[in-house]
Amino acid sequence: LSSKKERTLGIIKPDVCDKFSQILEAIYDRGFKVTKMKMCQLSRSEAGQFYQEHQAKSFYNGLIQFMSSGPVIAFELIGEGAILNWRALIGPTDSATARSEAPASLRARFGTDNTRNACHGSDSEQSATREIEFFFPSKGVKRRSTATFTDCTL
Ligand code: DGI
Repeated sequence: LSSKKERTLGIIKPDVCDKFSQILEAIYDRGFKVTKMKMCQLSRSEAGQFYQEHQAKSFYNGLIQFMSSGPVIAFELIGEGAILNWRALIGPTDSATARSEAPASLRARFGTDNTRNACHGSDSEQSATREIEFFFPSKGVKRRSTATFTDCTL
């Protein structure tokens, strides 16, 4: 896989916040650095903003409903080839596919189906930049994200 040092955005989705420690262990075992982390609950509108590219898709409403249904843990990862390597650790979108094609992946281990699939990972440098800024807006820059991030407890 890629050897370029990259940043990417990961999310532990609402279905698996209680698997936090096992997921974090897998992240550190793979040699990623966790450089930022936040737990919050997204409103429907925040989830919609995050997944804006999927607005026209048939699964959009279910996706937004799920992503705003409980706490998420968002984090910035840094590592060599972090974008592709983190997506490889997550596995295929559908958890059932992940179980047959990538049984050691996080979606295989912790996901349920196509929607409740445990984790998110940015799919390109461009989306990583946008998604990191969404959860961790840089100071001194006019906020592009209107997300307010309701604090939450497990
Ligand atoms: O990058 P991924 O999360 O693997 O997949 P994506 O960016 O294509 O889609 C974002 C999320 O939307 C995905 O994690 C789960 C949901 N999704 C994608 N494709 C489908 C889907 N949900 C359902 N129910 N059916 C789909 O075909």
